[in-house]
Amino acid sequence: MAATAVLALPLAACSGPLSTLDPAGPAASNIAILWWIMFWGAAALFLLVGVLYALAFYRPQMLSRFSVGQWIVGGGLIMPTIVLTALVTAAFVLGERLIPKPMEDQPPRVYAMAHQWNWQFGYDDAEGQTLQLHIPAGAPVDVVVTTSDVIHSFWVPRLAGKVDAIPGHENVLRIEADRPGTYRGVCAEFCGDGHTRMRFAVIAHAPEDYEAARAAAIARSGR
Ligand SMILES: [Cu+2]
Repeated sequence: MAATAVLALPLAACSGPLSTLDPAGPAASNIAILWWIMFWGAAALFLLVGVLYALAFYRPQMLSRFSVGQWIVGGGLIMPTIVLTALVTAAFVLGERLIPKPMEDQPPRVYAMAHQWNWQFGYDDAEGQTLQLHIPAGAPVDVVVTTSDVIHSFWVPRLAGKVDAIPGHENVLRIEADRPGTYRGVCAEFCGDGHTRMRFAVIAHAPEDYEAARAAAIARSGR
């Protein structure tokens, strides 16, 4: 109960429009799961080392039952092998799921073009551009990210990880929003004195509203 109360305090700050720990889609959920695995893995190891450290001071006879060789083999070889194998496996399995692999129904493509200091979004199936990215909710969308000038980074923490925008190169990030809503994004690579203003939003619409909402946004940005 006390532990819950202690944990609730810092974790109360984990929600919010730019929180990786408040995922709103499958890619971000995998990242959050990986984060929690790493957090609890690190917390358990920290606790173990803390307990051993305390025992060395207050109950040294408990530790001296093991020989130096046993400590080195157990604590220096066997334990790290088990811990690192488990954590690396989790990271590989979850990281693999973030790769935009070819699908039977290839997701629609949208284009994110970074400029110093704003974003412009284009669409495979519509003329014109928008200043916020419009997507249908509940389905994957491939975002093709590039830049007209320096390196930027496209990051919508509640939907997916970061991907760099590199001149002359296209990086693809698969995003999906489980529900309609507005998801805030930022440029995550320092790109000059307008960097902190380089914000945008991904607006996910119910599939039936998507095209009309996007057409309205294109019309607005054309004015
Ligand atoms: Cu930038």
